[in-house]
Amino acid sequence: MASPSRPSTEWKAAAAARDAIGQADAPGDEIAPTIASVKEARMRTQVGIVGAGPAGLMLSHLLHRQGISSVVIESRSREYVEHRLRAGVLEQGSVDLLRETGLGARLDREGMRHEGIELRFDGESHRVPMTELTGRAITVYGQQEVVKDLIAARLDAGGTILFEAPAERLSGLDSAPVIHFRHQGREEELHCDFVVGCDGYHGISRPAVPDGVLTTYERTYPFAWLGVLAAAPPAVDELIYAHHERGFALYSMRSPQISRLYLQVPADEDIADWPDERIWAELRTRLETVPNWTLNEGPILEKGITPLRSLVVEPMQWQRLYLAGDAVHIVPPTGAKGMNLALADVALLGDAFAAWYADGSTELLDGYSRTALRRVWRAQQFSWWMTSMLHRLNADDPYEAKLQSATLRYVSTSRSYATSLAENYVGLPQV
Ligand code: RFL
Ligand code: PHB
Repeated sequence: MASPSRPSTEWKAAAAARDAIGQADAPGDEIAPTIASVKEARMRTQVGIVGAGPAGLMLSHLLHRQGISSVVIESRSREYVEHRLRAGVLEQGSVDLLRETGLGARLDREGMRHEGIELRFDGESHRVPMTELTGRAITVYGQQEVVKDLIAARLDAGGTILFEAPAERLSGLDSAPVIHFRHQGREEELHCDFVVGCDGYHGISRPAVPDGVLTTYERTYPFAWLGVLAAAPPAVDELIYAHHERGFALYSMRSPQISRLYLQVPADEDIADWPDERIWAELRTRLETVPNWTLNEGPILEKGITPLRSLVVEPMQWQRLYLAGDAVHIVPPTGAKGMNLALADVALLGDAFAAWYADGSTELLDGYSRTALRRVWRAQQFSWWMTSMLHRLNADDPYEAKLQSATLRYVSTSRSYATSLAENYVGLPQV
């Protein structure tokens, strides 16, 4: 790899120039403009990051802790990214990462530690005692809370996140990368040593790689999840994954007052066909299948439909572009792995950039894709397995339905099979 510039102190002189290039809303000391005149103001940083989801924000946080400058370019507003309703389950490793990097305070106060999950099928309920089986646990803490904590930490530390700044294209990836973006009605450029694309599946980073370089492995499912957030105290302490002849249902939560519930629906379903009463009726049918158990209902605050898909794009790097999170891999949410994988990717990248900037070592950067893909494929297999076990698959194939029942019964009665589920669900420390 050609040698990008080593850590510089250039960026410390950023504040005045930042105002000159019109970023008054972006507090931070991590832009490194080289200014000949106001007109020629150029933003420069060591690592340019596209996307302020969990991946991009955590990477910026980790780099800052290593003394490496970064700028995050985000197309949406701060308000939007802080309220986008998504994942809810943090693996033990993600919780450890947040705590070790100073982001554990609110997580420890508000996050809900769960030591088991329930599998519900054939009118029975079976608990998988995850902590008893693995010594580890998960924490229920909304993705938007992780995003809020990361944004606050970056801004408090003087970091730069440019909101409402859509990246339009990347150039110079072979030697001197530039992120071209729009901000406050102007075309802007961010010059950097490396670009990390954390801009999700619909972003611009992955498509910046020429055709033929990347290989895509993909599976789509003929169903989606209809998800609701309801102002109803959760009726249970642990998540319920329910297999029912009418389709899968999931009972989750966000706080002692707020439930998060999902229903399997056909892939092309229209949310307009699901008035609140129909949603509650279907949830009752699929979840109230064991004696003396009733759902707590309440006003529905939000609802939406998410298609399910599995996707991996390899390798996760090209020239000076590194890809992380949903930009290169997507899992169906059944295994609760998406956000956790995004965090695991950037933990690797944080170490790799630290090694590079410390002494020019390329070993970790060169190994990034290979190392990250081991965890990605483990999560792919687990998410596919959970999805196949729990959803209503092909209604015309009774053989498949019998296999599902056999799998559910086995995982509910065999300690070793349950341990396999549990160790994947809480997250394997090493893969
Ligand atoms: P994100 O969060 O999508 O962030 C990408 C960011 O990039 C921005 N962006 C751009 N910015 C600038 N210029 C451009 N041209 C841009 N194009 C895009 C976007 O605005 C956005 O802010 O990706 P990241 O960081 O990789 O994080 C991935 C996770 O968000 C995702 O994997 C999880 O939400 C998946 N997921 C779950 N993951 C879990 O670990 N546990 C769960 O329990 C879980 N449940 C879920 C889920 C996802 C769901 N949905 C809605 C897809 C449940 C659901 C229903
Ligand atoms: C959630 O709480 O949003 C959630 C929990 C478990 C999953 C997916 C989503 O598998």
